[in-house]
Amino acid sequence: MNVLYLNSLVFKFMIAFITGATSGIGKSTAIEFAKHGYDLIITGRRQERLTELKSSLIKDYAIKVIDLCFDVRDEQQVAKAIEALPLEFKNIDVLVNNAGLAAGLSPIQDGNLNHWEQMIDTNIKGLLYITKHISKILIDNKKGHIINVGSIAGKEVYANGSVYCATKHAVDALNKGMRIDLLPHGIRVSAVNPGMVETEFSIVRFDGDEDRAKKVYENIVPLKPEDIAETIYWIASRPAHVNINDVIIMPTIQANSTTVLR
Ligand code: NDP
Ligand code: 8X3
Repeated sequence: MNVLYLNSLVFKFMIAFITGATSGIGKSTAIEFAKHGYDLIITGRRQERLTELKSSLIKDYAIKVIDLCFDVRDEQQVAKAIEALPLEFKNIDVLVNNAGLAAGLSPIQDGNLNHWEQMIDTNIKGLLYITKHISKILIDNKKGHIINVGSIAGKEVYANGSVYCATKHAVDALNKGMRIDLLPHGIRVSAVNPGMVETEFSIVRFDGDEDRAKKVYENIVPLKPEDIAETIYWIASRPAHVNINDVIIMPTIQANSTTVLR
C-alpha cells in the first residue's frame, strides 16, 4: 500500500519539534518521525537545507512541516520563532533537543575560548532556551515528551575533550532535573547518549577539515544517524505509562569513550 495513503489512514495527528534537523542525527530523526506519520517542526541555521528537507518530507510522507531558521544560542530568536508557530502547531507531542556540537580537541591549558563559548552556548544554554519555551506549551497542553540528545561524553571524560564533556554532563544533569520538575505535569523526559556516530560532527569539530574528520571513522564501523533516530522514535513510541529515562548506545567496536577496536 502506498505510504502516503497509509499515513493518512492510520496515524492520528502527532507533532514533533526537532532541533538541529539540517544534518546528521536530527535530519534522520525527522525522517523517522515522518515515516510514522508525525507532522514536524524542523529547525537549524541553514535555511536552504531546511527548505530542501521540508519539500522532501512533504513529498515522500504527505505530512505537514514547518521550518524554523534560528540560532539556538539567541534566546530572543528562540522565543520569537516558537511564539510565531501557528496555533495547530503548538499542539506539540515530542521535543527532540538535538542541536549541538563539539568544537576543537585540545588540553584545557590550550583551549580556544571561542570554541568553549560556542559549545557552552549551544549545548547547554541553547538547549535550556528551547526547553523553557517548549515546556510551557507542553504544560498548557497537559502532555508531551522531551528527548534530550546527550552523549557518552556526558557519562565519561576523555583527554582534550573536557569542555565538550562538561557540556554533555550538563545535559545529563538537566535531563534528570527536568524529569523531576515536569513530573507533576505528566511530561516524560528521556535521554539518548550515543558513542561515535558518523555525521558532520567531526567536520564541525575540526573547523571544516574533512580529511581529519574522516580519520576519526577510519577502519571502524561507527553508528549511523539512523541508528539513533530509530532509538529516539522507539523511546517516543512507548506506551504512555512507560518512560525510558536514559539510553547509552555505542557502536559494537567501541567499549567506552577511549577504547575503540580499529
Ligand atoms: P551534525 O553536525 O551533523 O548536526 C548538528 C545539528 O545541530 C545541525 O543540524 C546544526 O544545524 C545544529 N546546530 C548546531 N549549532 C546550532 C545552533 N547554534 N543553532 C541551531 N542549530 C544548531 O552533528 P550530529 O548529528 O552528530 O549531532 C547532533 C547531536 O548529537 C549533538 O548534540 C551532538 O553533540 C550529539 N552527539 C553526536 C555524536 C556523534 O558522534 N556524531 C555522539 C554523541 C552525541 P545548523 O548548522 O544548520 O544550525
Ligand atoms: C560525541 C561522541 O566520543 O566524540 O558526543 O565525544 S565523542
